[in-house]
Amino acid sequence: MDKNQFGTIITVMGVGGGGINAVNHMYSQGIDGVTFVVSDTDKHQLDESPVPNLLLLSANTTHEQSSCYDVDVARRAAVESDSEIAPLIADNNTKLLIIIAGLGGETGTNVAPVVTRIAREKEVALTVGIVTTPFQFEGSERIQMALAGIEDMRKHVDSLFVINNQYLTEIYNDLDQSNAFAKSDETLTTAVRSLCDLITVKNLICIDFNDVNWTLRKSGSAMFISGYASGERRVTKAIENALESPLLKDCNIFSAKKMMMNFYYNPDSESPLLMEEMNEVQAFMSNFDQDTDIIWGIAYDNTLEDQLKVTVLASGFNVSYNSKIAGTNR
Ligand SMILES: Nc1nc2c(ncn2[C@@H]2O[C@H](COP(=O)(O)OP(=O)(O)OP(=O)(O)O)[C@@H](O)[C@H]2O)c(=O)[nH]1
Ligand SMILES: [Mg+2]
Repeated sequence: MDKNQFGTIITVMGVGGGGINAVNHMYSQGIDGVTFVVSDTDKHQLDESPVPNLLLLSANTTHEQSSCYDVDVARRAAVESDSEIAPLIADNNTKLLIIIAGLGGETGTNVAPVVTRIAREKEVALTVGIVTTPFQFEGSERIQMALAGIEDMRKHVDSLFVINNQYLTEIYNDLDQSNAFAKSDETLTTAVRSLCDLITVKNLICIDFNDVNWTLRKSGSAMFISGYASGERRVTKAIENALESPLLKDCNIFSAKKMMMNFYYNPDSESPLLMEEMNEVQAFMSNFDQDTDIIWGIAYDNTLEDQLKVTVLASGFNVSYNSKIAGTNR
């Protein structure tokens, strides 16, 4: 496979404080086959990052005092830094660019859409946004800002994963205000790792960049979830377990246009995966729109015992962020 200037075909870029903290976490945990970049208008944020590829966005307007410019300062800084952003994200061989941002602040919300637009112009093969919306405790102003950011981002990405931080309170029992953002970092890291693994990890039945590209290209909304099961009908149960994720609350997953499922099992376990079990996938898919296209793969995971794990990458479904995030429809 072709490599970009940093030696990978995947670039993950964190934008703004939240995006950078999440990418710092990914970098320190390590994800194979990925080049990390962090970018902000705030030099402190970059100074504190362990990530080697730093991009300080600056514009003449950054120093303007007039408050009517404030909202646009971050965006202008990004636009004016176009020539510096482009080589970092769009080397000829970059095939997948993943932009990470916590929406709700000035920088991430305003800069992430500009970066994705630049990537589009430079013809990066696939541009994906993985963003969060704020916890309720952060207040409605940030939430409204994030909602506007989603709309902006959607115009420029191939697909957008929106993780509503508030739903993490239903996933992690021990989540409180002191560890809330660490849990958000962890969730973003898992999403990025799962996505990148589909491309970089060798699979038994091969799924590769082209399949991910097929699933996420010009798809609008996307989500990544995983589920586990063992025993009888474990394929069906694992998919059902994945679809119970609180992260899917705003998504009508049964309206998905495309789905990619990867099944992981331990080849040394007492119950290796049998080909006939895979008939359950087709049976399960009868719950979906007839037009939903599905591809699936199988891979080894020696950390699993007799459990089967499935990761589901779904895209092109209907979403209704507004009402649910604002909490008026729950
Ligand atoms: N995952 C994660 N999210 C964070 C963290 N800190 C803040 N966020 C989220 O990101 C949103 C935006 O905050 P920041 O990223 O700090 O803001 P910014 O984009 O840098 O914008 P300004 O600093 O206002 O210019 C917040 O509302 C939080 O929901 C963090 O450490 N990790
Ligand atoms: Mg900031």
